Amino acid sequence: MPTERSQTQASPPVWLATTFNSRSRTGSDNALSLPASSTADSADNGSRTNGATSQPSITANDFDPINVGDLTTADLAAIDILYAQNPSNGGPGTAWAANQSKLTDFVNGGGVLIVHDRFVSGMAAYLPGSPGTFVQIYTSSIDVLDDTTSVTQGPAGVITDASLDGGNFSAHGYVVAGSVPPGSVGIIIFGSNPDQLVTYAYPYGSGWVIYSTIPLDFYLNKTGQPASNLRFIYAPNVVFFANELRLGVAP
Ligand SMILES: [Ca+2]
Repeated sequence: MPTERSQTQASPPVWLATTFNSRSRTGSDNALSLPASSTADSADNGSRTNGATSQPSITANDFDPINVGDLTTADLAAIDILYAQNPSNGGPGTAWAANQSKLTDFVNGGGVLIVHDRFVSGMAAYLPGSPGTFVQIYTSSIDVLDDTTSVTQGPAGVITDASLDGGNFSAHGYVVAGSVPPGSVGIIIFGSNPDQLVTYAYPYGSGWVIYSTIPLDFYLNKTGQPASNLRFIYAPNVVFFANELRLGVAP
């Protein structure tokens, strides 16, 4: 079975948006129509689904997934949460860079941007504001730092110190805790080190960014440890937590 680092394709970011109370606008069918450039789903690679494997994280919360394509023509004013995967170890891709100001405006205006990222090193420059110091290093061992949020105690279940271990890899690095913006919430950590954040949320303008070094895209169509816990518990919980941030009921 290939590891996620063995994959060398230059995948574009996988964008997926969610909105609320929009069923009348989008119809009763929650299916997300894939772009014409979409490649077939691959059992070996969650990143080639252009969002198909990300949808259950959204629909598990009874939110509506909306395909925002490469963001260029997407109306981000119509959505509340942008759920993005960066499936490339080498960088976030041209679509991300081309829409960076749009992303920043979205968060500044109250949106919540969720980013699960394989790249890590250099990624801080592509995120709104000054998210901190990012370090790329690989591990199969991550722990819970703050067990009070819906990420680890959420509607989809509980994440423990053991739940996300054993990945190849479980995280691609960390963010230096002492470097993050005031008001940030550290949730998952590298190894057992509270100074090294794997999943955290930081405020920017009227919105929030949830950033993680977990290569989530790789696991969203797999089972076993830690894929099942990432896919069926962690990921839906993160989307739920994003909505709590948006509504101001968390942290
Ligand atoms: Ca652990």
